[in-house]
Amino acid sequence: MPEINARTDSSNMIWKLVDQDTGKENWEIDWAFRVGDQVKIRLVNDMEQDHPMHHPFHIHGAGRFLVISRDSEAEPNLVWKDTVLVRAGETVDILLDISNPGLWMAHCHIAEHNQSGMMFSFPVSAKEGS
Ligand SMILES: [Cu+2]
Repeated sequence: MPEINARTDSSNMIWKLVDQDTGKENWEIDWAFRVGDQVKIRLVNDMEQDHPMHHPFHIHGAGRFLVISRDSEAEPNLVWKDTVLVRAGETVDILLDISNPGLWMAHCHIAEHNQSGMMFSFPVSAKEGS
């Protein structure tokens, strides 16, 4: 395994976040939210890929989220998070509570993965009337 890791870099290994609604990948993903939005997001770590791995998915600054289920099993420990480990083959549903306007990033928290693609930014606009 260390030899394989030493032979892979961002020129020969591309990691992808794919928005299943639009088919857009990584920086093409064009989420846009407004303060006060509460958004249910399904994170699927598909096994149909060359190299299944766990991915710690992080949403930067826009707000906070609850993990509400893993593989359709309700999460018994509801705590606010900004990162969730999505294990290989796992489906995780989160409820994102948007509270901060700005331009924010979402990405895998493994540096090699976000450097090779698993990252995008999205705008959060202020609440209407404020
Ligand atoms: Cu990753």
